[in-house]
Amino acid sequence: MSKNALSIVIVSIVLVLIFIFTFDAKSKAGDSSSTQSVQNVEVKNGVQYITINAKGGYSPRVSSAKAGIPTKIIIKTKDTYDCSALLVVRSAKFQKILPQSGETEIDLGTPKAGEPVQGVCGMGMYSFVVEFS
Ligand SMILES: [Cu+2]
Repeated sequence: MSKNALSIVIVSIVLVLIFIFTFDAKSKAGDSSSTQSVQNVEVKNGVQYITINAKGGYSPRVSSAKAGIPTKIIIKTKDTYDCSALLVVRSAKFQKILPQSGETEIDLGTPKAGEPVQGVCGMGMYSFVVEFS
């Protein structure tokens, strides 16, 4: 009787361990895919640059960056003829028609944690957001 109960306990512990390991592996796989979306952020000479492509919308649509560092957004256009070339970033007081092809810098100053910066196209149908933490 008690031997039986003991084996049930052991089996259930093993099952829980297998479950935890599987779950852990899955969450690690999720982490690596989320770092891929962070690859558009790099720090050069103490300035953080976030690169966003504008053409038929903005990509990536969500970027994650660090707060507390001087930060600039680089908007890249390449044969951009749609309305994503008319960009408004309110918090940076930025409103411009981007060149059809080129790079445009937007100075965000030093962003604070928990204050995301949003960019919107001229007609408000395309947008991107940069989250700071
Ligand atoms: Cu638009």
